[in-house]
Amino acid sequence: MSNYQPRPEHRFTFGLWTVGNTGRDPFGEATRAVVNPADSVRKLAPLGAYGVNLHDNDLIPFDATPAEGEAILKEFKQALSDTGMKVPMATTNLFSQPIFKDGAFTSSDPKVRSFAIHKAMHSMDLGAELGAETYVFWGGREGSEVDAAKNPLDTLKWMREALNFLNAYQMDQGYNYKLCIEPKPNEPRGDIYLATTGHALAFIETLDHPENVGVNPEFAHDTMAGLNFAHNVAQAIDAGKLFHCDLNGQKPGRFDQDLRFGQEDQKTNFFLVKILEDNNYQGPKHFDAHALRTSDADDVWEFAKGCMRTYLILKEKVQQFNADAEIQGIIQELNGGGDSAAAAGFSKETAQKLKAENFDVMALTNRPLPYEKLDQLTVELLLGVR
Ligand code: GCO
Ligand code: MN
Ligand code: MN
Repeated sequence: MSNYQPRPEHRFTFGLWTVGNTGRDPFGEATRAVVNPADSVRKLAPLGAYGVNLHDNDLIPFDATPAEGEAILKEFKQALSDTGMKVPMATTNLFSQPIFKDGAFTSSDPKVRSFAIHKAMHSMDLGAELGAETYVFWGGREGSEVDAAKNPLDTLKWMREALNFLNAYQMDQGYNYKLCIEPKPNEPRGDIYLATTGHALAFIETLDHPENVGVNPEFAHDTMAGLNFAHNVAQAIDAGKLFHCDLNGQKPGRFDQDLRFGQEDQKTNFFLVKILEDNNYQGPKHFDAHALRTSDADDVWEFAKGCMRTYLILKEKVQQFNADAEIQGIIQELNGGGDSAAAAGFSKETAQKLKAENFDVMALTNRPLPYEKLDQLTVELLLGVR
């Protein structure tokens, strides 16, 4: 009956930095060997992934010579062509090098800001060469600990000028990228600017070409902020701005855990998959997560399989939920009441009529809302007894 085998048409992707994560954390050294990017491509392809995403320096180290860079690129392209794997998204590492210790696009040093834009242009060239269609901006270092140091209004202005410049650059080059802002509330900075999906959506409207810029929301990031990720994804869909999506696992109130997709809080993940599937989200489903520090090299591929398999299991649960007569009956009963007086829009007549209307407040108040029953049915469906 069910088939949880990932296939390229599911558009599952992994960052080179995810399956290539060595287990290093702020308290300890690597527990796994470095993985060659071409090897990651060759490992992920038979598992059914669609592609890999990369930062410039995931593929070509910051200090590589041009000749070294070319050799790496050649080997990587060979792996892509041998396997049919794609690179749908690219991004710039604007956080690892010490020069970005106080931000890249929002550094108070104009030369550092210029260097960040220089690096991003080169990285955009690399992504375009590999066929990437989406270009992500995650401002990991774009934040502060000392609010006396910078005016946050300046940082918004600097961020805007960088994104406007880079968008104009990529259009001029004919790359046709869709740009995405990836928000995060904190880590590695005490506070990161543009902290949540909602902040990013509002900021995008202030850009020169907002039509070309959307969001790459991440489950862990909005969960770290204590927010309901599915609600934020809904707002991005509503705005026509869900260009990409980072999926992983996270417990609220923790550091950025980047756990396997579905590792925690399956009900929340179910409603996330539901909103993506019900709205026919066609962008990449990118697992921005990594195996636990305790995993060895083999267990990393179990992690990768698990992310995709859990998504497909939850997708099947969504189909089951949508076809469940009892559940759908309750939802229909709750939501089948039609439109409010505001739905047809304002006119003087409707306003007057509405002001004059008598409402049976008691009857409206006492309308049954069997949410306990509905939620229990949802839980039973998810636990597999329905
Ligand atoms: C994080 C971020 C990154 C970005 C990546 C691509 O918390 O470290 O999620 O993994 O997604 O830099 O933009
Ligand atoms: Mn993250
Ligand atoms: Mn991410």
